Amino acid sequence: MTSHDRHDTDPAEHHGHLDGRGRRFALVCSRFNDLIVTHLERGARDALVRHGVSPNDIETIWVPGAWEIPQVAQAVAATHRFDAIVGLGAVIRGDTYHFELVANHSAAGLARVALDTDTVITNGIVTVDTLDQALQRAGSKAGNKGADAATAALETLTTIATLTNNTPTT
Ligand code: INI
Repeated sequence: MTSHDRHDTDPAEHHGHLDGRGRRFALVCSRFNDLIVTHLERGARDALVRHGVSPNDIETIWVPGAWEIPQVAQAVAATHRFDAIVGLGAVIRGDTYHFELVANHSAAGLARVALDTDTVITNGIVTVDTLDQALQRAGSKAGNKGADAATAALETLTTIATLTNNTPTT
């Protein structure tokens, strides 16, 4: 049997759903490259509201750059006021080695904070070579990575809820 043969009610299979009613989200956003990040933030908000999250249950926290996102995400997680956190930023290569440092630190940091604090945290930090590529991922040709990360957070937290509550997956 492949996963496609199973039905939603199959007790051997769990998956999340995209019902965001009653869920609370924090968006931790970098001001660096805010030309891009404001579009990611808007995309994330729109996606969450489309899936039933109340606009009053979405808070945006601005930080200086992508480097600072994991540390502030950790502080946000410690408040226990949110079901999930979405990190949003844009790291654009340019000519400096700093790019690698910031890109690696922010991605690895978010992953570590998620596991250390047992909080759903998704990575909406666009990491690209050029401003044009970043724009493509901020609501044009390549979609909106902020919306993708927000939807992934909702799916992940509802997946975990089905495991903890032992509720049906439908
Ligand atoms: N921050 C970003 O969010 N994106 C970048 O592309 C970037 N680059 O390339 O330098 C960047 N740097 C700033 C960094 O995130 C910190 O704010 C700064 O180093 C202070 O800690």
